Amino acid sequence: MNHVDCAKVCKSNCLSFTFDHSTKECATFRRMLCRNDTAAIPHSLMLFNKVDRQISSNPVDCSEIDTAVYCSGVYRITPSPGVSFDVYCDLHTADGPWTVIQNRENGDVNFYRPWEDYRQGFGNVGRNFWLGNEALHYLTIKASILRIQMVSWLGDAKYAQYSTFKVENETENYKLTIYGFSGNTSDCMFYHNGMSFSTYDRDNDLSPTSCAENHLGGWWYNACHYTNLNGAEYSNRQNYHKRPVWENFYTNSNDGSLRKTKMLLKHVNP
Ligand SMILES: [Ca+2]
Repeated sequence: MNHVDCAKVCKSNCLSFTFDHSTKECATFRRMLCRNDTAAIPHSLMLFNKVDRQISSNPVDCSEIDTAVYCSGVYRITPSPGVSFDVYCDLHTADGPWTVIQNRENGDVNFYRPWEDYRQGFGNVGRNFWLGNEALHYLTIKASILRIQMVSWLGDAKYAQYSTFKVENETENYKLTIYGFSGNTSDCMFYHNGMSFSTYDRDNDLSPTSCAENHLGGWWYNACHYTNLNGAEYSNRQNYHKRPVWENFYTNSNDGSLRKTKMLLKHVNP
């Protein structure tokens, strides 16, 4: 038997299969094999998925994706009639599926960007990116929950979750409504509740200066921030306030600057 023979065994109800070169063992599965499932597999094992994230109709959001069958990845969703865009669906994090609206894992993508970029979104969906304020508006027309996952430069992981998260349209400068905090760090977003979005070329903040310019990001700045998750300075050096930061990450330290951030959204009643 070879892997082609194994593929023939994978018929109805079979979405993926593995073939082990050394043992000639063929195994079939009723679900897709996700990278997370297969981290520790031997090199001799070949993995195949019969379907590659193909879904018959556009899901409204990530919650419509069957986690028993599909893997985390980029999917095209249609949250509002006539409005479709690609999102990264996280089917792995607990209480999901979640739609990832922001992710930072290294400094590959510049986050010091103008209004138009923050409006449309930028970066590589799933890696370092901002999904875009238009997308956030359409996603949050339905009642939404926001979960923010953070890892500090010291390697500690924490999260903050909000039971209400809403972004208005561009006419209202993507004004933010956020409250209903829970989590294992303290609330920083309260300071940003009710604020308009600002970028270096669109100052809608409450400071006499430009928060976006001074803190190198695009955000719902007040005057200016308790958290700056889109801060462009991606390092553990100076300019603390220009980095992605969560002020209250550590109780007894003023250095809550972050090495990784992930903003996850899901609807209250999917
Ligand atoms: Ca200002």
